[in-house]
Amino acid sequence: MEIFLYARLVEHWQGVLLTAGNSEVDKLGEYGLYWNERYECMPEDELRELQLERLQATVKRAFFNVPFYRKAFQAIGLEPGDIKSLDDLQKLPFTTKQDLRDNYPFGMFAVPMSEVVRIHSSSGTTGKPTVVGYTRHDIDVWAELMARALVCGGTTRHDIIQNAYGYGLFTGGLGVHYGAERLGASVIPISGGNTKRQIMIMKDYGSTVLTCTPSYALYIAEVMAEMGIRPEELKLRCGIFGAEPWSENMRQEIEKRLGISAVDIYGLSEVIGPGVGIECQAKNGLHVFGDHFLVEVIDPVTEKPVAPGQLGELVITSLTKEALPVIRYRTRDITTIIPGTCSCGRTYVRVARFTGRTDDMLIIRGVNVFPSQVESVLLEMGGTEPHYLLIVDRQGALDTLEVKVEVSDFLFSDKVRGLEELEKRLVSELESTLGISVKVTLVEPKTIERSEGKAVRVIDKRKI
Ligand code: DLL
Repeated sequence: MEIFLYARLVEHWQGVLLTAGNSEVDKLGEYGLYWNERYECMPEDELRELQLERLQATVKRAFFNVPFYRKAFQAIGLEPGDIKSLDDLQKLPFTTKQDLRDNYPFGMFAVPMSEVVRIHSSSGTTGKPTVVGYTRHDIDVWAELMARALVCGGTTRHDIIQNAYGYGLFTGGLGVHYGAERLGASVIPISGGNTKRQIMIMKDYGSTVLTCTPSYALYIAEVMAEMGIRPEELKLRCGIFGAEPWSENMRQEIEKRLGISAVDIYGLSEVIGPGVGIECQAKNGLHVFGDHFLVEVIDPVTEKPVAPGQLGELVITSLTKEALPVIRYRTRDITTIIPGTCSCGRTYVRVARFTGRTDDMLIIRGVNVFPSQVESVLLEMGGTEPHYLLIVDRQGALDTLEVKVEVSDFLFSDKVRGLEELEKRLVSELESTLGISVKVTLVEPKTIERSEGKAVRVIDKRKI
């Protein structure tokens, strides 16, 4: 498979080099092109200077245009002029999703509605949706960042991008779309769903890049196999997947099943949408576009920064957004800052792929459990499919965890003993990883609901 992928990559780059202008070839780094080398590889002291200038402007914009921020600053006796260095970021108050909800729908906007050209919104499954707005300039910046992200992830303007992120209020579809057009690639705005048609189009149009959630990529691979289509019959070579947590094992599984190289892309509506950060071809952490976002990783309880390498909650401050500047936004996403520099030459801070969210973290009998830990174990062990569900319940005073997972086809038709052995091995491995007792229920292939967007992995019956 690796040789086949390598051949496809060489073929692609030969096409790029043959048709690229000199300027494009000049930008060829060890791992491919940069979209905007000046900013992506900016010397660190220059970047810090730019960040400070932009932070000061953002703080002023928020203070003078958003009553919520003015009140929050005044409550702690802070004026925009007090921000004199990047370290002063610590003096600023945090912003939470609840603050956006309290100011629903447009109360956090820093510009009059006449300047807002686009409105997106979160799905609102955990309460009132949060509404986000963009000026024309914000849309322009977003397209630039998504063009950078696509290139960083391995895409060029010679690619045909099948964009299977949902189009609509969700930022995934239009975010990737504008970036792809800015890059000059050919984008297929197919959105999510209608999986057989996705595969037919992928085959007939020769799509080379797939963009969607990792769980949907996996589902596409499954339907492809059912249709008897092998990865070698497609031109697909690269996947840019995000919008939900996924493990390294899941990456390998998707890469194997689709015959592609897959990278992780991160973003959130409140901050801009996709394009806050992305992995490069080194696949060692996500580069955060530091000329547009400042990141901190804090201990969610003490609210103090943690040392690089330690897990904590990612906090983001926007540096260039006009319609909805966010100051120290508590993302609830768990990651760590990766120390050191990256071989791709980008100078941005890198964060590790996300373990989950603080509000995804299940506390079962006092032990912290993340669905991603379960995913890693299931995929590591083999014999099961990457389709699983965590069901948490309470019996009397005791919390229980059941992991429902689909058995691989070849095992399902196997003897009962084989299944019993697999179940035992899974229980033992999960218990030693999680530190709590677990019930494993093996279910028939294709019985757990598939997702065309963000997958639902947990049913917590304790809350019902
Ligand atoms: O999911 C934006 C997006 C679209 C990102 C397409 C990447 C690709 P929201 O719907 O507002 O925005 O959800 C944001 O999704 O706070 C994380 O919890 C989660 N998330 C996004 N990307 C990743 C990722 C979009 N790569 C929320 N890994 C965030 C883990 C992710 N979680």
